[in-house]
Parts: sequence; structure tokens; C-alpha cells
Amino acid sequence: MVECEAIAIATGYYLATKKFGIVYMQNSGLGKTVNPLTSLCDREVYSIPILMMIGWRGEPGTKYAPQHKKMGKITLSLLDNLQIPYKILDPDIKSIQRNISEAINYLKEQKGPFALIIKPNLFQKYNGIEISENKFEISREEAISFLMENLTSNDIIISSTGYLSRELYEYREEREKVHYKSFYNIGSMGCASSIGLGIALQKPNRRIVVFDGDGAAIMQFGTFTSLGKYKPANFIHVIFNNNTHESTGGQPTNSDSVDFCKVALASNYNSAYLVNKLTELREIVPEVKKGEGPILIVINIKRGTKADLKRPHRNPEEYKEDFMKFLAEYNEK
Ligand SMILES: Cc1ncc(C[n+]2csc(CCOP(=O)(O)OP(=O)(O)O)c2C)c(N)n1
Repeated sequence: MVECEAIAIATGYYLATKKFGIVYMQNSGLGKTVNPLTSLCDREVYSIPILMMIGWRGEPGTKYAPQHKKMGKITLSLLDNLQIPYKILDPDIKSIQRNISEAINYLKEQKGPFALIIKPNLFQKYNGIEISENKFEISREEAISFLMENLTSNDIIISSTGYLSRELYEYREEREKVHYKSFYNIGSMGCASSIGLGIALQKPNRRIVVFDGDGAAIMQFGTFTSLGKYKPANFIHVIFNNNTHESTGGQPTNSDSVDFCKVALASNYNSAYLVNKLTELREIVPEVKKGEGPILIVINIKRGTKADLKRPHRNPEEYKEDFMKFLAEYNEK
């Protein structure tokens, strides 16, 4: 779920029970919470106590992927600006107990949000209940290879954050050694299809293919309606559905109770396909290639990825320059 939704659910929980909710998020999602924090929970509005636990990626002085650097740098000052008090937890159990008592006192007395900042590796590895395997057959790697081999060579691919972009990157690195036909949306979770829409409307003679995650698609569900409204004929939206946020540890998403195809059709996409086997994917390719977009393909995929998966290693701006050149150079599919 999107982080602002979690803040709002915790608000509803407090209204109904008088007890404070706890919301855990990575700091990538802190920006998403700014609106409900300032206009709903703030002590100058409804004054809602919430214990926020924020995983701190990109702490200055540590080595992190580029998408985490800015938020890592501004996490604490953003909380200062939001006038949300916080404590950075350190691994000593006594000090953690003190910090939690301080947080609880604040929540009870001041009735506003309070944040605990969690650095990487503070928690031990969770050895509790394993998240059950889904029953799907196709791996992400197989699905990517199949799509790449069956798309025309000048298709534009926008890939979502996490393993999807990393696996697509690895595919291109191993076979093509160049990346200019991809826009790796390494951060901004949920935005891949909107970046694709922005390009598709300006480049009607090029085919845009978005590789999306189920968690990312759900995070920005409204994008379906914009795609349905502006209806780019040159747009193919592929959701790799594994029912989890696999890239961040396998937290379940809501996708096991969502019918993405119905959502797309109800949002005015032209067609939608659900695929469980590679043979089914093979069967729909000719139709998809001929068809008018927006077209949705949901590929149910099993979990699992290589342990040593590569990441784009150049500066993101360099990839951007190459990608823009590729967009500018061709005007035909
Ligand atoms: C707004 C926001 N919240 C959280 C994250 C952290 N994050 C990065 S990748 C990812 C999981 C993506 O899940 P999904 O789209 O289902 O793809 P999968 O990892 O399963 O391939 C999360 C939660 C983020 N980048 N941005």
C-alpha cells in the first residue's frame, strides 16, 4: 500500500479505538506521507498520535544507490520541517527502551506523530513464518527474456523500481551491452506507467512498453484512469505479478485480491490479458503487436531472483542522455 494510505488507516484506527497505530515505511515513502501528516495528523489540524518507524536508506556517509541519496540526506531535516520529533535507534536495547518510552509519552501527551529512525541491520534477520510461495510458474527472468525477444528492436521500455529494472538491466548488459532503449525508473515507485504515458503522447509513432510490478501498480492505481482517458494507441502495460514487494523482502501486496484486467478494462484500456504460462504469452503476442493500446498484460510470476543481480552502474544522468537521444532519433516503430 502507499505510505499516505497507511498514515490515514492509522488515523482511522486511532479515531475508532483511542489507541495509536504504528506505521513502518522506508524513507523513500516519507515524501508520500507529507500531505496527510501536514493536513490531517498535524497538531495544528486533528492532532493524531502515530508511531512512525522509518527505515533510513541513503544515510550520508554510507554507500547507497542514487535513488536513495537525496531522501537519505534530507530525512531528518524533513522531519524537522514537519515538526515531527524523532529518535535514531541505536543497537543498545536499554537506549531503545528509553527511546520507545519517550515516544509513547509524546504520543499520549502531545497527540501528534513521532518517528523512530531505523538504520540498516538494526533488526536481526526475521526467522518467523516464511511467506508462502505463490503457485505461479514463470520466472521474472523468463518473462523478461521472452518479451525482449518478441518486441521489435526500437520499442521503448520503461521499467519499474527494484528487481524488474535490475533484471532488465542485466538482460541488456549480458546480450547487448547498451541500455539506451530502456528508461530504468530506479526510484519513484509506481511512476513507470505515467512516465510511459508522457512519452507515448509525444511519440505516437513509437511503441512504449512499461514493465511494472504489482506493488508499484497498486501504489499509483489512479494511473490506470489517466491511461484510459488519454488512451495512447502505442502503449503496452505489462504487470509482473508475484503478489509481493519482492525487492524489499517479500512483503505481501494486495494483488492476490485484485483483478488488474478488470481494473484496466473498467478504466478504458482497449484490451487486457492474464497470462500464467509462457505458451499463453506466446499465443497473445501477435494480437498484442497488432492491437491498439492501451493494452494490459498481467504475467503471474513466481518469486526468486539471482543473488548477485547487477545494478545500473553509471550515473543516472548518463543513461538519461542516451535514452533521450534514442527517443529523438527515431520517429517510426
Ligand atoms: C514510495 C516508495 N515506497 C517504498 C519504496 C521501497 N521499495 C522499492 S522497490 C519496492 C518493492 C516493489 O514491489 P513490486 O512493484 O511488487 O515489485 P517486486 O519487488 O515484487 O519486483 C519497494 C517497496 C519506494 N521505492 N518508494
